[in-house]
Amino acid sequence: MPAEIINGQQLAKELRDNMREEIVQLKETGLTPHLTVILIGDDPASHSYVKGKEKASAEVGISSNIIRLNADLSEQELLNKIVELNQDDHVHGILVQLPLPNHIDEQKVIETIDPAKDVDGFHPINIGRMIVGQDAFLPCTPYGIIQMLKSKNIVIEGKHVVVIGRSNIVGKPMGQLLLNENATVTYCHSRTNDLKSITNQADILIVAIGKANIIDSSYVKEGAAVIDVGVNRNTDGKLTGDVDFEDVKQKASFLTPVPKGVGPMTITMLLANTIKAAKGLNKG
Ligand code: L34
Repeated sequence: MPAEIINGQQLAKELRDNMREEIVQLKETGLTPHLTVILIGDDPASHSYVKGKEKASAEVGISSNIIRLNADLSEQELLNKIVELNQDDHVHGILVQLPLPNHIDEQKVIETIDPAKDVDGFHPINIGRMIVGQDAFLPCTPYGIIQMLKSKNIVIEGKHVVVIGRSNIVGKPMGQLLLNENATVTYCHSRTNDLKSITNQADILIVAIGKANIIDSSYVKEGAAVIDVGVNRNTDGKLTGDVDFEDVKQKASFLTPVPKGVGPMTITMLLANTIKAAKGLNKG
């Protein structure tokens, strides 16, 4: 039987419907959650994702603004802007869209954001809290993937999860969140020996490599749940994941599509984190 497709867009819609109702109530108490996004330069993919964040915010009643900055701004100018937003009580969430121009130190930027406004969950304080199991802003993509697995009642506890990719924004926190859910976690990456023999042991396979269609059914154990985090654009602008969808569909039990899979859930968890920030739930 072909895999059941986990529709991220549909799940995102359901979660956003609930958020909209919650925000109506927050507004009655005089609180309107506000997200500020900083977008630097003119990378078309970043523009598209940020537009998605703006649209989704409006959809649930979160007020948002985008600060568009030139790619030639200095690192100090950016840090000053962030400090200003940290001090603005009207701003609950701050997000600096990545990647940044090469002359700007990404880690410095992340560490300048007030951890209580770090709706991406990238600040080391939030990462540390996540690891020790304290209340924290969780990174949106891994957080969204956990929601996708739970929405289909896919058992995580005791299962062998293999994560391919070790970025700070997806792979590393993904493994950690799954560990917090009592999975047995293996990380694989570009230096892993005999990748296939490891991925073939995975009950749940998370693919965050960044190469179009590279994971075919020969990497997948019969009946595994496969989550495709890749967003690759081919020359005519068409989006594809890291997973060979048609091939893996024949072998997996669950599979996420690209588009309309993990992407819309990333944005949805950003909305959830912004509501949490507005409610002041992560002030330590
Ligand atoms: N600071 N930078 C920061 N936070 C993030 O959480 C991100 N990310 C990643 C890139 N840089 C970031 C995103 O927002 C990737 N990402 C992201 C967000 C949304 C979508 C994809 C990646 C998304 O909505 N994808 C749609 C298709 C959108 C399109 O057509 O361009 C989908 O259905 O997959």
